[in-house]
Amino acid sequence: MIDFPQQLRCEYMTDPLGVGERNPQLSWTLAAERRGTAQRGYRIIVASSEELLATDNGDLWDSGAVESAETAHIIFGGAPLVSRQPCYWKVQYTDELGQTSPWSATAYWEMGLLAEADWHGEWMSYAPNEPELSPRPASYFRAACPLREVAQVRAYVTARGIYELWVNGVRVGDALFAPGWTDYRQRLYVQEYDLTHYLQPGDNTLGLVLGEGWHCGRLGWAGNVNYYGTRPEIFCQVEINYTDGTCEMVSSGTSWQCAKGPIVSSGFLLGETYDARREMPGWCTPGFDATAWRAPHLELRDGVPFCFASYPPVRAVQELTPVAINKVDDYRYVIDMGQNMVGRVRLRVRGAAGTAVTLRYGEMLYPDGLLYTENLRSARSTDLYLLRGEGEEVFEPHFTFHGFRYVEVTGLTAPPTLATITGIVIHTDAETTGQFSCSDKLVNQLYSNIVWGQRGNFLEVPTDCPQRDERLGWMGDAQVFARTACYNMDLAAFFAKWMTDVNDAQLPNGVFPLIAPDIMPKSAEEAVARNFNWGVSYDGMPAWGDAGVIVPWVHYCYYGDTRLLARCYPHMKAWVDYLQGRSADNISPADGFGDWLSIGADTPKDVLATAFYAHVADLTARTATVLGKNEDAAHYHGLFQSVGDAFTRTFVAADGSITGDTQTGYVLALYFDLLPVELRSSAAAHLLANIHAHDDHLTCGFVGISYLQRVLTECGGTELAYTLLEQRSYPGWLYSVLQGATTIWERWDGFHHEKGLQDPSMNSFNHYSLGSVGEWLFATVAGIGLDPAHPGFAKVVIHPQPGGSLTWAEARHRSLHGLIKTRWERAAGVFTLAVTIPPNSSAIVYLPAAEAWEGGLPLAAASGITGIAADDGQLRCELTSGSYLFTMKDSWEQIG
Ligand code: RAM
Repeated sequence: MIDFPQQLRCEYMTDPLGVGERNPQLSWTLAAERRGTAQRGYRIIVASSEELLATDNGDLWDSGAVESAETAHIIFGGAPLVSRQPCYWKVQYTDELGQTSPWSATAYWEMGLLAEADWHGEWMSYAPNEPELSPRPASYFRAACPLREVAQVRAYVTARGIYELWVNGVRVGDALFAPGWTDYRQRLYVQEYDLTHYLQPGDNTLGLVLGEGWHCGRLGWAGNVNYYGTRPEIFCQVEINYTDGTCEMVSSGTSWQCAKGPIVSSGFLLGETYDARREMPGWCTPGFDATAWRAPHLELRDGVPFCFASYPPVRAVQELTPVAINKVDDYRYVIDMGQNMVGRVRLRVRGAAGTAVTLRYGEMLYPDGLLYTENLRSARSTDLYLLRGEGEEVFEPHFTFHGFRYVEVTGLTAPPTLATITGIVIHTDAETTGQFSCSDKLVNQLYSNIVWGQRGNFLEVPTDCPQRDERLGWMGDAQVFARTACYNMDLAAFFAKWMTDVNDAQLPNGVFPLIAPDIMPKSAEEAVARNFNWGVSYDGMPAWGDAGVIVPWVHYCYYGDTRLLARCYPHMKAWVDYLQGRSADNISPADGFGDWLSIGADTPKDVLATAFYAHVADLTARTATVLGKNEDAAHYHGLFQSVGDAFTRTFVAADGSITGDTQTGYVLALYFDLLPVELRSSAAAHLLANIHAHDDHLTCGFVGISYLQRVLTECGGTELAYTLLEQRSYPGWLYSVLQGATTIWERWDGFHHEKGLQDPSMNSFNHYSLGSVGEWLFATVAGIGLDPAHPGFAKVVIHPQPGGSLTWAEARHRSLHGLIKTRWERAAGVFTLAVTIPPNSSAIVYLPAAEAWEGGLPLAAASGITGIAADDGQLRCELTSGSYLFTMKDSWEQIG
């Protein structure tokens, strides 16, 4: 008997509450039964109660037997769902042998509130005219809530600011910085909570703590506050269903009271001050004396829609113990967390009431051991804790985070121990789906740096950096790193949410911004008024604005989700049409950031801009094809070809050299397929020559680097790509590793052993862009690649290409179908490759040999191998799902 389907998810989440899609998407995975396990059909039942589901009564939807291999993106096919609808569901499948599985375990989702008429509360704030300073004190709200015996209680909460929900003295849930960051002028996300088990018959207390967050705290480097509004506000609606069938609602409004408390000030960039003497023990429990509390200021809801979005929240995901404590002087210690991390610390202290302990955060130290904070620019990143004076006290800030490796502690009454401070790592809690390692320890450290760079910067939106006064959703950075990011984590829901931010930020003329959510000035006057040092807007710049096309395409390649593609499609078209409007003779103007932070190798901006213009026209054409819009596909494909021709005519000489003669110029032309066939190999020769002329070093900045290794591999330069990967001297990936980096740096020379620290005005030690090589580690070194014609790894491309000093490499990636694994080894003239392909998917495997064996059998005789072709000293095998071990003579050398 075959196993039942597993990992049932709705909108990429397990048992989500507050689903906003009226026809949500469902998915599951199959258990790995044997080679070739595949789904031929399924049946889904969705019922409004567990009882109905148990009797196979799909009152909401019974798909019936559906012949299909799809296990993801199955659109709920019942009547559009209504507010609050509970949906219990299960699925069974029929495999390729005709066996039908048992039903899966029951999964659940619940609809959010979908109609305007569902909302009953008012916005609450502490006072209408709070001083417009930042960081602000947090506000506390409480409401008494006497209850009879409840059957079910739900809370719906959102804020203009960020909040914590409490019930009877207990914090509800573990999401941080809810409701997250969107353009609050266009949409506010609501979180739904199940409060049933937090409440009891009799007296209960509901509590909310509200901080400024992105809404009105400091945002960006110009010192701007109050970008979306002038004070934090909160909205809450609690719906109580009693066992006797009656209902009641407690909403934000007149039944609440508010006060200020111990969080004296708290903001993302500046940090938190907490005065424990001002704590209000029991503030969120019945019986608390709230006579000193005041009535909140109330305002009616305005027209900004309340929405529900399913994506993983920010959470505290890991704790780190320090690795060293250094005494700086009699009252100052610097504590080393051993890892550049993002989050905050938990402090344990003792001392007299009012004693002030100050925590400052930095990524690097000066040679004398003092904390380096200049690169934080105006982000003060300082937490201050004022003791209560009662035994051991524990403090963890609430509404802030920092990017740091070192913590400077001042004001302790006794020398710290390793237990004084614990690092709390915070990021978007997307499931880890990738892992890579190989025989070169330095490359493994590089991979670790890539992962930590991603962890620290995938915090609600993909940010450029987590420490200085920026922390913004820079689109160029996101676009270059997206492919690597999707190997490491399941970002299907995260990027879908962020694309809403990107699309929300698109201007009416089709221009995509630089940053999403967008906070950049939109006119010269606004720039002056807001003290932006740029003057003009850089909106719509190549490689940054292009993220609006590239990221949805990457999402489609990794997750195969055509719904997101369809939603983004009009925005993609509008962008490409805008690019067409601003081009002359199909050449884009020379503007933008170019190949940001390249090393003395500026790619001419018109070369770069035109290359990206062609590329996004190409991706838009491919998107149109996927969506079945054939006329559009022809139009954008034609545009791609015309722009490619113009590129060649204008920038490419007869010998294949490209204006500017930079590595990035060649890489873009080759990767984006802009050159006629006869010029490809000569352009590739120029690329290789350029690298050799730099003594086998790269010179690319953010933009070119993300394609460099892949292009080298595609043009016969794999060995040179390995030389670059393992290059220890500057500039190269291992240079920073050898300087002790534990994250990816913004600049190739953030710290240089001769020159010291780079200019602090732009010197982040946690910027993921240059970590975009992660994609190549997975796809080429370990050999787990994807085929856009079979998106979502439905057909995995296993094509490891060993090189450099590596004697083995391995990787895993959990795709929509399950775990893909590879491991290869070369020893004593034998090359082995172990491969696991998850159920319901298949693979094409490239073996570096003319002959190979599978478990001792000639390949043709092994089960699960459905086709073999030989080509140029290499074998191509088609595999079904399952685990395989190939052995062959290590003929790599001959293949080259
Ligand atoms: C920097 C950001 C980001 C980059 C832009 C151009 O300040 O940190 O990484 O995309 O500028």
